[in-house]
Amino acid sequence: MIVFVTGVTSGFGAAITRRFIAAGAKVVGSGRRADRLAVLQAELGGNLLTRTLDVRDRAAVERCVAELPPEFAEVDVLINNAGLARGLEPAQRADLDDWEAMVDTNIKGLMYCTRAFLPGMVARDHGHIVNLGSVAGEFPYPGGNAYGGTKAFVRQFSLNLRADLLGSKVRVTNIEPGMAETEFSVVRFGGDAARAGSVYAGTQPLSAEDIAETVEWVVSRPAHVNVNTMSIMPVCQAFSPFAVKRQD
Ligand code: NDP
Ligand code: 8X3
Repeated sequence: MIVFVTGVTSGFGAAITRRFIAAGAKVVGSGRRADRLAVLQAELGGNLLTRTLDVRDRAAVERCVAELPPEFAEVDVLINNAGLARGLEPAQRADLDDWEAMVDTNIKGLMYCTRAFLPGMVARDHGHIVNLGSVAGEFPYPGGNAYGGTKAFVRQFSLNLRADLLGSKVRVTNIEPGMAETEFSVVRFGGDAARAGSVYAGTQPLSAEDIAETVEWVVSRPAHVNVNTMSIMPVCQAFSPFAVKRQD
């Protein structure tokens, strides 16, 4: 099995890479931070091929996929994991650059990778695209604004791919994690590790390994089984009633 994973330099992507390599797969692992890719390469050896790649760069994505060496070229599984949240400000105070970064990465980057691999998968009548959505794509929360919007795109795009792929054996799954402790909140809060730590204080969040195990599970279902969407939260996280503003 050959797996292409975006965003392997941290969090879910690193854990997914380790898990698939341990299971005997070959993995193409990509991300922007070359130093971290080199560390992962040294750890995991020849079944991992690393590529420095910014998924926001459409031409670079197309080049990377077109130029994969033959032994890694026929990708069975694409895991669109690269993504980020930036900021938790209410929409009227949010930074438009942050919104653009999220759209460019979580939406456009995911589309570029998907579109680059789909023709080959359809031609081989075999493949699986696993997208990392989020509970934020289904449930709104204050400050989730554009981030939740991008993950709602991932949800609906995943389902619409299924509609287009009817008749082929190519599968599509949207994984929607809740609170998971990775570098996600450090990135969201612009490197403020203390603020990021407070998100998880006093909780037992999901781990990157929990999500990697889930991804491996959906991929290893029998070929006639498609898991459309999987929503996963830690037990310490749940839902609130609607907020109501009452007169003072
Ligand atoms: P991390 O910040 O730990 O990892 C994010 C990864 O994405 C890094 O490897 C980063 O690599 C990569 N990445 C970011 N931007 C780009 C880019 N432009 N091009 C290529 N790679 C990029 O976060 P998580 O592991 O938690 O997040 C992984 C995915 O899971 C994201 O899509 C996130 O939205 C989603 N998610 C996370 C949840 C959580 O609570 N942690 C919950 C639900 C969903 P580099 O910087 O080297 O490029
Ligand atoms: C990450 C989960 O709840 O912080 O997608 O948006 S949340």
